[in-house]
Amino acid sequence: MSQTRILYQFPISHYCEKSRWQLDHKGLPYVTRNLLPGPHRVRTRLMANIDTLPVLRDGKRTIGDSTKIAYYLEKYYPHDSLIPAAGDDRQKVIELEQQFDRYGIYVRRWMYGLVLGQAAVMDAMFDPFHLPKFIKSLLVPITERGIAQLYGIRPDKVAAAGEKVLEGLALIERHIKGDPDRYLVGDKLTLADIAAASLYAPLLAPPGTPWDMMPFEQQPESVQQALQPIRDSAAGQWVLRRYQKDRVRL
Ligand SMILES: N[C@@H](CCC(=O)N[C@@H](CS)C(=O)NCC(=O)O)C(=O)O
Repeated sequence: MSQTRILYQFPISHYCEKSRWQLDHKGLPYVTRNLLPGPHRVRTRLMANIDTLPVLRDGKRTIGDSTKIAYYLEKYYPHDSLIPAAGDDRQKVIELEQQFDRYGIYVRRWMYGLVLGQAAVMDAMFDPFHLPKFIKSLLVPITERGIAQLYGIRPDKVAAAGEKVLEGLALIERHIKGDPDRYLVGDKLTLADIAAASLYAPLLAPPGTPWDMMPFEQQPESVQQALQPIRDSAAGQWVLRRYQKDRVRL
């Protein structure tokens, strides 16, 4: 089965991280296939009729979109369940997963607003492909422009995204009641925690994630100043704690 379970991904996509985390949590063996940004759309269109990654191929089934993947995995592999079976907690997990999926868009825009243009970003994106230097040097400016256009990396939109990022962090803090050791819903890890922690992870660069190629200490002063309050907040500590305690890797 492991040979036929394939996660098509961009390594630095936080939505792909959400699916990797869920697969790892359930102990489901899989291999990853990195797709080149841009041409990936030919594959995702053909496989799942969407433009985005992740896409999961599981035997004969193909599922696109991290939320659909999440529900698919819960349905077909119900062990180590991440969604309570019934009641208020189930509803809360479902709602929070949707909310953090939306905050993920703002996290991406705000983070790219801070770091797009740094060589390390494109290294994290292209290093997995081991491209000849010349090809990489052609792809980098095209990809940077594509990202800026696709994700709306403009000063006004980036500033507005910053407000939304804080809103999402406040939502985490309300649910954990300021205690980084608590889970968002109930007393064990759920899909809500995985969604929130993975979609906010690029801002915290937890060790062992693709974003630790861009360590905080090596960021310019202005970026450190923007990120420091998040690192210091209960919600930021919570993200790091979830990675330390709950991010099992196969
Ligand atoms: N709602 C989607 C969002 C996924 C998403 O936005 N993926 C980005 C990478 S972070 C992507 O594939 N972008 C490429 C594109 O839009 O062409 C999900 O949960 O899977």
